[in-house]
Amino acid sequence: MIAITSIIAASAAIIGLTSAAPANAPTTGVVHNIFAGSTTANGGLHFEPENVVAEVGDLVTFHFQAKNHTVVQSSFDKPCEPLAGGAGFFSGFNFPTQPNTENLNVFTIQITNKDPIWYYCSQTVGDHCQKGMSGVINQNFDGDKTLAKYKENSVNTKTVQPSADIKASQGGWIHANPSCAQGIQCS
Ligand SMILES: [Cu+2]
Repeated sequence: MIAITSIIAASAAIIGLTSAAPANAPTTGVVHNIFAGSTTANGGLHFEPENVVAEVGDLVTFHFQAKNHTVVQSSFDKPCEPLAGGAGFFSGFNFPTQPNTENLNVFTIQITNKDPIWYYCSQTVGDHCQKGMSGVINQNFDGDKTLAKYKENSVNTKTVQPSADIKASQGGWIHANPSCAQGIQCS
């Protein structure tokens, strides 16, 4: 299983995109794949699966489908806004993708603690976050901070981008989409 992360690190280095893989925690070898832009659910404004449980050291890889989606970390209390102080991850607008394909690249983060991680798509053409394009990793299932509530609170918000440079990713790394070598159509 260690080989998976070695391959990811190697391909990121070869492609030379963004920064190297973060090394905050030992890697478990488990990769959770989340698809941004399901072609069926919520008219495509959807992360699939949108509620993931992950352990410290796991990787979460976002695959981008049609349109031009992003993924931005936020707090529960301020939906559709990045975490305060420039913290949190942002994929950047680096994944415009043709219909019925996946993007050639993916965005991967590593889980470094068990706190809930809220995230949204910051595409403002079509108000993706306000229409419910958001998700959570490690939701506290005993509390009242649910993904349904996050989406409800998103409706009347205004989307905020994490940085003036909308292509500047942070908090994770961009690398070649391994699915493209396995028969998935990519663009
Ligand atoms: Cu989107």
